[in-house]
Order: sequence, then C-alpha cells, then structure tokens
Amino acid sequence: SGPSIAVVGVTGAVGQEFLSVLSDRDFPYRSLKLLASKRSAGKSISFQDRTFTVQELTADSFDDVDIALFSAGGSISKQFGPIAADKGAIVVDNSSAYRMVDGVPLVIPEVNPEAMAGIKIGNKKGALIANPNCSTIICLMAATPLHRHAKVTRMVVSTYQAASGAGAAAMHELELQTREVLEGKPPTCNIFKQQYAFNLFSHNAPVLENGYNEEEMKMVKETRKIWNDMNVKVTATCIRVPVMRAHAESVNLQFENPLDEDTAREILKTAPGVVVIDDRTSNRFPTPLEVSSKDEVAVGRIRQDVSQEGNHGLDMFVCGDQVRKGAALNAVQIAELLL
Ligand code: 11C
Repeated sequence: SGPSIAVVGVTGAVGQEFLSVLSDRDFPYRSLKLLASKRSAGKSISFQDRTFTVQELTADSFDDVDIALFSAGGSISKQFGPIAADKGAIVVDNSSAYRMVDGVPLVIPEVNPEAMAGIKIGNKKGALIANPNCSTIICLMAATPLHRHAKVTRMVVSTYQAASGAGAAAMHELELQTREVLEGKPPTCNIFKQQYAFNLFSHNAPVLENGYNEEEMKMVKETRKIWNDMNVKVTATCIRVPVMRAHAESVNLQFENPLDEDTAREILKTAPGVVVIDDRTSNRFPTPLEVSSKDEVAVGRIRQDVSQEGNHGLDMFVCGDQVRKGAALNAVQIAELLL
C-alpha cells in the first residue's frame, strides 16, 4: 500500500540517493518506477531485495504515478514536470527550473511546510513542488530557528562546496585528479576547466552581469521566498572546494532583536534536523566528512559577532551532506508530508 512513485534521473548521484533515503526511511509505496534517459534504459537496479529495470523517460511514464521525484536537470524538469503534473502526479523537483515560479512552493520541511498546504495525493490535478538549492537548504536549516527568534535582517554567507553538487562525474574527476597529481601526471579537466584536486575556485555556475554567479543569487532569492520575507538582505560568495559530498558554509547573521550566543546555541540544540558541534576547548567543530551520509546539518563556531553592537550579530559554521539533506532527503521529506 502507499502511493505509486516514480524516480526520474535514477542513475545520477541524487537519483541513487533517492533510493537509499526511501529505503532508510521505509517509505511506503504501492509501485516504483525507475526512469532515466534512453541511454540508461534497460539497466538493472537492485532495491529492497528486488530487481528493477530502468525505463526510458517518456510522456507516457506518468500514468498512474502519485509522486514523481525528479533529479535529471532543469531541462528534463521543464519538459516532463508539467506533463507529470497534468497526469495527476505531485512532482518534487530537485532542479532550479520552478523554484522561483509564483505558485510553486519552495519547501524545506523543517522550515516552511505550510507553503505546500492544500497539495494532496489523489487530486485530479497534480502539482509541482520545488526542492531548494542545496546551499540554501543547509544554510537555512541553521539560520531559520535563529531567524524565528530574533529576526534576521541581513545574512552574509561564504560557501565551501563539495564535488557532488556538480554530479557524479565531478566526484569521479576529483578522485581521478587526486591520483594523477600524486603520481606527477597532468590532471584530467573535463568537468571543471581547471585543476580541482589540491585547489579551490569560484563556483562553476555562470557569472551574471552583477558579478555574482547563479549559485550565489539562488541563495539570495530562495531565502527570501522560503522565509516569505522580501526585505531580508542576503549576500553570498560560493566556492568549490575539493571535498567529496558535503558542503560547509560560514554564515554571519544580523538581527533586528538582540540574541546572545548561549541562547542561540540552546535554540539550535533543539532545532529539528540540526546537531550542534561546538567544543571550543578541544577545537572540535563541524566538518564535511563528519556529516557525510548523515541526515543532520551540523552547526558550530557559534559566536557573537564582535563587529556588531548589543548582541545584534552572530557568526556560525554549518556543514551538511549535499546529496542527502541538500537534495534527496529533503525531497523525500516533502513526499512524506503528502502521505
Ligand atoms: C552545487 N548547488 O553545489 C549546486 C548544484 O540549483 O540545484 C545544484 C544546483 C541547483 O554546485
């Protein structure tokens, strides 16, 4: 029993993680369709003691699908998302295609589940729900509980983003380059046009006319939509670092109301989906490795911003698994809200 599910883009890094998360959380389903491009059609995938054959994604894929989890890139979402929704499916889309479209909820279940009120399985007409960008999700998991308490007026973020954000091929390239550099060979640069191993560089998203790249502007715009606060000021600098699958972010917050660091730490300790790792004595704080393959976002380095008066500012360091909470887990949690 349960809904019928389709996973679109099942052979990608996030597609594979969808399956792990569905299994880990014992997500109930009546049927499961694994969809991918023609190239991957016919492949066998084992899932929960059964073998599934990957089917080619076509306009007919969504007959009798209740929930479609999409992670196959923006153009596939644009082409097939509305077809699936027209056939009655609720599409949870991991791409950026619909995030800023009016009327499409942009949801982090711990933050704004109310945005998807009224969307139900079994309505004749389906719906689109967007999964935010991974950097936004990881940042807002930690910033929102503090925002609720003292109202953030400005947020300055610097990211340290993992290879997984650019897909399975980028993860493979980081591994390959690391071996090549250690062996004294020239690194293979297919995904990124510069050396990644033992290096870092500005995020690979296109740079816009205002000098920000698209990844940075996603953080600005998505935060406003998720918090339903068009006045919150956000600025971001996004950097790709040679880490496999978890993003780290330095977050500086300015508040309308005072908030001291001890209160902030207590708020974060009870925040859903958040763990606090903040041990100054032994210099132990969150690391990307520690949160890899974990559900929780870790927060530490929680401290009063000395540049702001009267406890109106805080700094913190946040780490979260990009593939899991940044993508697949968040989408499956959205689907759980529909059950
Ligand atoms: C990254 N956040 O880490 C990106 C990848 O809008 O979903 C995902 C881009 C997006 O590189």
